Amino acid sequence: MGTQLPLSPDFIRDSNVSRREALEDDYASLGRQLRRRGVDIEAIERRVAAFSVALPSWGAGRGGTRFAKFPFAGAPTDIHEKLEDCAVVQQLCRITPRVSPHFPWDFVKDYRALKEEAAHFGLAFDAVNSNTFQDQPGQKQSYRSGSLTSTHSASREQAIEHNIECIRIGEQLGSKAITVWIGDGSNFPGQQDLTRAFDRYLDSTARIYAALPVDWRMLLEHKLYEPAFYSTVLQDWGSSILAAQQLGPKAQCLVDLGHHAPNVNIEQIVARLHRFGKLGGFHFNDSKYGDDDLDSGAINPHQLFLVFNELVEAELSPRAGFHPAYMIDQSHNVTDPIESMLSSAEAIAAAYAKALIVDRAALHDAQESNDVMMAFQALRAGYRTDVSPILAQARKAAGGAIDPIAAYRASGYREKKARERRELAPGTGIV
Ligand code: LRH
Ligand code: MN
Repeated sequence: MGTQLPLSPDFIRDSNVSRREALEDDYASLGRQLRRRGVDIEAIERRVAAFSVALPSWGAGRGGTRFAKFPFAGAPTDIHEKLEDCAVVQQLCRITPRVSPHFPWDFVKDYRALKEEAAHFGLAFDAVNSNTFQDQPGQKQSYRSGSLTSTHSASREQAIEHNIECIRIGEQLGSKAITVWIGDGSNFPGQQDLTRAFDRYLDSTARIYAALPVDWRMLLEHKLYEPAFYSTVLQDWGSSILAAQQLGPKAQCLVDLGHHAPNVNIEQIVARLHRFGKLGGFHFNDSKYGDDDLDSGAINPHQLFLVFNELVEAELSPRAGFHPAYMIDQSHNVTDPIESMLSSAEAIAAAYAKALIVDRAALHDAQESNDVMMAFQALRAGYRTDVSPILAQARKAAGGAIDPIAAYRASGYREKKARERRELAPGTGIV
């Protein structure tokens, strides 16, 4: 089944012609600047070229809130069209070769065929996501009073079975991990016994853990609040690491940047989880108030840089099991999702490149000698470096676009899809 790539490689190459000279000039000038700072620009480019982040299948569609969701013409209507749109992102930016699927939103009859379809698009599957935070039509047990931690054993059993079903699907897709996020919690003090609820979480996740294939991981995703507004069973990294340590070596913690109270020092959480070998992965996004699921780097690019600063330190002192799953998790409520995923992939790669440029020796010396300003300046020197010529050069070298969003707009892809795809009705909710 030859699946046609959504954009012709010639079109992408042609879109670079008018931008090549300017890029070469910017790259050469940055190269000279970095050489003066003892940094080899090609070494940074090689690291960036080896970096990748997975796209959320649900991010290809229109996102919404409890108030409204406003569809757009040419939006993807199923996993097949979502894969096609993710393939456009990968063709243009070259650092998003994997898609993280979500079930039952992405249920199909033949997962081997879906794996092949993705492969033809140059895509593979990353961690699968289960969903026990919504009731599906015809579902026997409701999750209204919880799923893995419900006081109703039938609801817990149903939630455990669904997670195991997601693992079995993931095995057919070539995934190597399951991300477990549950919205279980309470809205009133007294509504739930905070300890017994956590004990039920540990019992239920132990059953899912037991179903993991030998080379799989289970990523526990904590979240401060929403949909529960008084207590959430897995509310923070503390509860998450305790659960992961109790479950075993295949259980690690996933950090969704939007799942913390405002001003929480997320980079320190990253350092702690890494120190104990429990840093399993990320859901990159940005937020100003709550779990806003905004585009990565759109609100607080410095925090994203500081997170990658900890990841570069972690790469320098790896712990057992250190290979974090990098994934995007966003809700595209007002932009074309393809443009948001292109912009976010760029922001994430830029944070990594800036962190790689930091003079680690100078930083560590200043830290050890308590030269506060020089330690801060060592980080700031990396952060203020415009690394976009390195990212563009790495993209071009990999067959991508020097300016992905400009190339995407020039392709007329969305207009073409608007003519081909059925229209979606307005609605509410995340997908
Ligand atoms: C919960 C969450 C989780 C996904 C969902 C789409 O807020 O971050 O990772 O299952 O968003
Ligand atoms: Mn998430």
